[in-house]
Amino acid sequence: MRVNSNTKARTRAAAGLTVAALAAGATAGAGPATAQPKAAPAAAAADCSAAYRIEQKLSSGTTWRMCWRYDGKAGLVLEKISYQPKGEPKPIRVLNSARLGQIHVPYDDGNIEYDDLTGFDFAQGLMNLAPGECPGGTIKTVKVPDSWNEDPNVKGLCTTTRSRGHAYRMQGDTANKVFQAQGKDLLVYTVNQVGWYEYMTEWRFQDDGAITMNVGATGSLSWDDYDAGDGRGWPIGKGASAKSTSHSHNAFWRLDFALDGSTKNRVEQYDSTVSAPTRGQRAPTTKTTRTKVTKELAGDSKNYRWWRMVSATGKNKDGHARSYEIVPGPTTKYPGRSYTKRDLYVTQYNKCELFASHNPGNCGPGAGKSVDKWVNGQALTHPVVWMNIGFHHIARDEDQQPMPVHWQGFSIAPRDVTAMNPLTPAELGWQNGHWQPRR
Ligand SMILES: [Cu+2]
Repeated sequence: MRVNSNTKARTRAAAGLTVAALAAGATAGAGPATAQPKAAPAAAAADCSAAYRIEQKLSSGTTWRMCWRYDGKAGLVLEKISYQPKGEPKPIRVLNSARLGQIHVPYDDGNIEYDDLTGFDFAQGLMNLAPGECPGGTIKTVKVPDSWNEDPNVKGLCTTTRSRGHAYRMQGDTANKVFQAQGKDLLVYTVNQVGWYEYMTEWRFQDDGAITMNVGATGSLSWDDYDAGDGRGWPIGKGASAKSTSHSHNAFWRLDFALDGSTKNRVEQYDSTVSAPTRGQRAPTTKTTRTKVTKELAGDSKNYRWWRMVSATGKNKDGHARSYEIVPGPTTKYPGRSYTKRDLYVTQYNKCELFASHNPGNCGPGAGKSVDKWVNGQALTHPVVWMNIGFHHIARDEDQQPMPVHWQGFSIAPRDVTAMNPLTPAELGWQNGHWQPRR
């Protein structure tokens, strides 16, 4: 079994042989968290015990609350995520569950591809974090289910805060002062080793309500994947004697929304068309259309296209339905597998459908093992979002040693969750809508 989580002798192939020993669908356990002295408000008290609770009030007044657990294949799972900006009387639920859905790594020479979460022990590879890599934060102890190590407890979950620069700045014509705020984020992350790679799974909860999820790959280029022998790959080291085989990292996230506490969310797609000016028009025109997505969707990112998840029940103080917009990050879509061919999938919730490929559970006769197969025309009464963000990694000399982190991911951003900017200073609170200047 795994002798030393830091050894580089363990190859992906070797790790794969032992995966059958892992129990499927194991749920989390955890040792006591280091310190969680904050008293939780009544609204969140019942969600999970203190050891599994993450609650952070950021200095700008926004509070994020969630529960965490550790899954035997998916690794970190965040649940019951809610957002409460200042001025909101109670937490606003955003997600039931947020987690990775797969990391698929095919090599360009066609010799090998990895399903890191389901087949190559991503979750087992949870790494201990040194205090210095969770600056200003708390490192929680995670009990890895069915651990191969004598001690299943890993100091592996960091929660901390970080500044992100300007949240806004404004100095109007009549303003005799500058309104500015520095944005603050709650960060939640783990590091999981898979073969030669170490993946950082980072969740960023911003004080303006946005959530950004990223996977960062670092560690080392795979020692076992050099010299593709077919002219592909990039020379690494002196001359051209060793070529690192190029490959892709196709990361999937699975988001189970529960806006305002209800899973009956509605999905909308927006597309805009820009037309050249017709006679009599001074400038080009842009027309935006909304398409209601009522059945399961396999969608593609496109210029001028975006999606949002709309709350079935919740409205902001302006009477607008609360929603979260899906903001895809840069991606290189991998057309080599049926499940990597589309950027976004929206499936009707099924508790068995947990991984975008190589799904361990049997979800019924003919259900298939990957997310593309689950898009089969079902009505969306409880939509689950699967985002696919790919990165084609052509190694470079700078990738050694260690390999600098390369990031991939996306965001979800609030749209009409609050009636105004959740960070609006009190003095500007009256400037909502088509306001009249007060002189
Ligand atoms: Cu890579």
